[in-house]
Order: sequence, then C-alpha cells, then structure tokens
Amino acid sequence: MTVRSFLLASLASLGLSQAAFAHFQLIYSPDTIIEAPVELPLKLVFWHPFENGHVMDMGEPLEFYAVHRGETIDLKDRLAPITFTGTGNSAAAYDATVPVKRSGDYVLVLVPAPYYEESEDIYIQQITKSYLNRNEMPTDWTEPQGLKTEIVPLNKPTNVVTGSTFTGRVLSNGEPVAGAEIEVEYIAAAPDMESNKTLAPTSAPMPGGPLVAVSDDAGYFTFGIPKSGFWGFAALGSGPETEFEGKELSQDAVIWIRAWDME
Ligand SMILES: [Cu+2]
Repeated sequence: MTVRSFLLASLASLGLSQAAFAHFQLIYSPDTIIEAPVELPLKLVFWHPFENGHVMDMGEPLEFYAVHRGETIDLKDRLAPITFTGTGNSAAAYDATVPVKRSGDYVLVLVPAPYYEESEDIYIQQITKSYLNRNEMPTDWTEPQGLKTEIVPLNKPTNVVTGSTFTGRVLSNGEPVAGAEIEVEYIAAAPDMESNKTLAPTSAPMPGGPLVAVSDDAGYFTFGIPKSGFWGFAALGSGPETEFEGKELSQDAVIWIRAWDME
C-alpha cells in the first residue's frame, strides 16, 4: 500500500475508533455534595471520558443555568472559554461557576450548540443535566426541567451506592420515549480542574464498544452501577428536533450521576 493509502486507512480507522465509543457532554465538578456555601467551579467538556479519547470543540452554549428550589439561576455570563487537553488532542471547552448558597439541589442544565461530527456527517446536540446538593435537603432532583429532551432520575443522582441500580426515564417534549438507545459512560479519566488536562484513567473502556440500555414502553431504563465515580447516560436521538442546517441532528438527552462506595 502506498504511503497515502496507508495514511487514509489509518485516518479511517481512527475515525471509526472515535465513533465506536460514545461522545459525552460533561458538566463537571469533582464535588457534588456541598457543605459550606461556595462559588463552585465547573468545567464543560465534550469528549470521550470512558476511553479517555478524542476531545471535541464546543461552540458557545445556547443555554446554561442552574435550577434551585424551582428558580432558574442563569450562568451564561459566567462561561469562560478554555482549551481542554485530552490524551490525544486539545479542543475548545468552557469554565464556569455556580453560586451554591442555600441548602437543596442545584440542577445544572446545559443546552450546547449543535456539534458537527464529520465522521458521521451529522450534528449532535447533547442537552445535559448534572446535579449538586447542599446539606442533604432534597428540593429539585425528582422534577423534569421541561427540556426538549431529558432523562428524569428515579434514584437520587448525587449519592447512588455502588452495587445498586440507577433508573431513569427518557422524555421528549415531556412525553416518555419507548425504545430509546441509551449509551452508558463512566468517567475513567477525570478532568483536572487546575491544568485543564485529563488525569490518569482509573479504568479501561469495556470490550465490545459502548455499554447500551434500551428504554421500555414507558421510557424507563435501569442500569446496575458497578463502580464508584461519575456515570453518564445518553439517550441518543431522543429529542424532537431531527435536522440542523440541512443535515441530520441527533438531539440527545444526557444525565450525570455520582456513585459512592459504602464505607
Ligand atoms: Cu466524539
């Protein structure tokens, strides 16, 4: 094979391996159970945290806010562009903060700009939620947030015990989505909050590609949590919008939960 065809074959296999594992939009803080009032630093990164893989460029988010006691705290003016460096590349990401002052849940909601995925010739928009809690007071986590598509948790997302299960319900415009394909992701390599680089991975991705669950007729799915840390669930193409700028759009619902070992 010529050098050029070898290069093309290598690029093609790279593209395939990127597509083989899941893209996941992160709203990340290492701390999700908060005691003292804080301006909590957050990182928004679009990458492959299970395989510690390719990082993708984020455009400017369309919406970013927290919901606390049913009220919206807009966080868009707290976004600051950064460059996040994974194992193999760097890409545009965002820093932000959220004021965690009163007790209760803080549901973080991100509606990112659609991302053009060249290898699949489609746009991807992962509408993402993650959860913080201060002082153990439950206030918001059971509620849907009225998003175009979302996963509503049926277990408290800030402290799922390792070895138990997590159940979620996939919604599109508030209605359950039957038969949704849900990719399951583990943050094997966490973002380092100081250096904007990935830390060393604590586990390897599973053989056989992404972990997948399928929602039942009422939109529910359940997954057993085998390891402490951050787990993400992405319902692929569960949203109502299917086209962006003349191309196919996969409008996904992402939720992040935090699992802890029993001491
Ligand atoms: Cu990707």
